[in-house]
Amino acid sequence: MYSRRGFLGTAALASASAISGRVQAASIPEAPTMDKVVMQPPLHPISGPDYRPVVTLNGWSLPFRMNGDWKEFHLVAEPVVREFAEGMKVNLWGYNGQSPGPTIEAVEGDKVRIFVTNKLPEYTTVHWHGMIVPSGMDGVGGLNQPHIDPGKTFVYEFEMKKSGTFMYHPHSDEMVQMAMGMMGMVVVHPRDPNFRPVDRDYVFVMSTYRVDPGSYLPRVNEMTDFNMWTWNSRVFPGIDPLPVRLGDKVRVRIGNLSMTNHPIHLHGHSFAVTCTDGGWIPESAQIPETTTDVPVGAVRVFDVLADNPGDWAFHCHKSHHTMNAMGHEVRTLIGVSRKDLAKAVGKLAPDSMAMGSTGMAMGNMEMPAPDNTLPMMTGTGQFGPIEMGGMFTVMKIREDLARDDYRDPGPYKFPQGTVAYEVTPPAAEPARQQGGTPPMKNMKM
Ligand SMILES: [Cu+2]
Repeated sequence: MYSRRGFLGTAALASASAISGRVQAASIPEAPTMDKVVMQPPLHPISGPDYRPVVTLNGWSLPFRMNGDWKEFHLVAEPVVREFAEGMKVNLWGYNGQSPGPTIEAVEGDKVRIFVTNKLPEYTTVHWHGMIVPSGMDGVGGLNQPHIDPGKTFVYEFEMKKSGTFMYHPHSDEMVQMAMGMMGMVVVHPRDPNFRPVDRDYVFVMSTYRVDPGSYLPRVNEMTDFNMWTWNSRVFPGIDPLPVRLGDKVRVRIGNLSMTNHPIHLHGHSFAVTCTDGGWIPESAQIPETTTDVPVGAVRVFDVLADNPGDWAFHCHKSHHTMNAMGHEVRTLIGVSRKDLAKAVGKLAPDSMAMGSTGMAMGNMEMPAPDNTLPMMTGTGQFGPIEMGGMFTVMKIREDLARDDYRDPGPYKFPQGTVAYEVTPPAAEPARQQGGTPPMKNMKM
């Protein structure tokens, strides 16, 4: 229970620190930028309580400076060019050189000051999704603050009240700015380093875009029919793998700022969802899963014990989300005679390719595509085509990985005799069971 005296004391303290904060905010920290598309090494804490830093798939954590007891960060909202995968670059909006913006890491109880400079051609704001902040720091343009006009810098100041995984994104021309890739993740580490510690900690945010084949800009007025399904604005085979040492306890933090849900599935293991953007889930309420649905505008964090060595697919389970841009209007042609089809189509479109009559496996097909367009299904593994795109990568669990080594260990060396193999069927027809269902009359076999 708060006594009135205690409450007044806290309030007086808070307003005093807010005032001193404003005075110190006069000098703006530098804003580092990132131009590399691969996962950057973890940013270990330089002061304060210890924590295991996260690594961001195809991304990085934003360096900060200490100013008294404030942690100061500087985000710059600006146009960026993002490579979705080799062969496709898209003009997006993001922060500090990239879309999504850098991950912001802090510790429960930290006082943070986040400078936001707007270098976009229109106004913006930043909303701190899931975080408990004073109303005036919540970032909804018009409701909580004036919009940040182009060329202006605003400051957000608050205390990291609780640990967990959160997101940031504009609340200002929101549909356009999110369709252009403006978003990022916030990880607040528990002050107690013994609270649910893990050995590796990965984070990424899911976003979707409508980029028509041959174009370089998302269609920002698209509401439902997206065609690029990304993790940190990357698609397979451009998404970093998750290297893991055998026996590591691994945490994967997933934000969803796309316009649909994504059932995220990990092979070879079962895991438990341990945290959402609302907070930590008590152990008694956790259930074993192999797929967890990440709803729109939500965070799901799972912890997994990596006790099964190998290369394990890690992907969205909606099969059209593990593909790159495709034509949805293609008819199902399975079973249609390919010869007749080719003849009929060839008359109408001489350069066309009849496909689909025996399924849609595309691993060995070469089709001409417009510039800046990725194949719909692509990627090659040690046994042949993987035929994926979009939200797909691999968790690579290896015995011989050093503790802090996040480099891609390459393809798994399968122990002899542990890979599915071909057999030659016996020459004779297998004996049929007596008294089975007789063949139907007039049925052509
Ligand atoms: Cu999905």
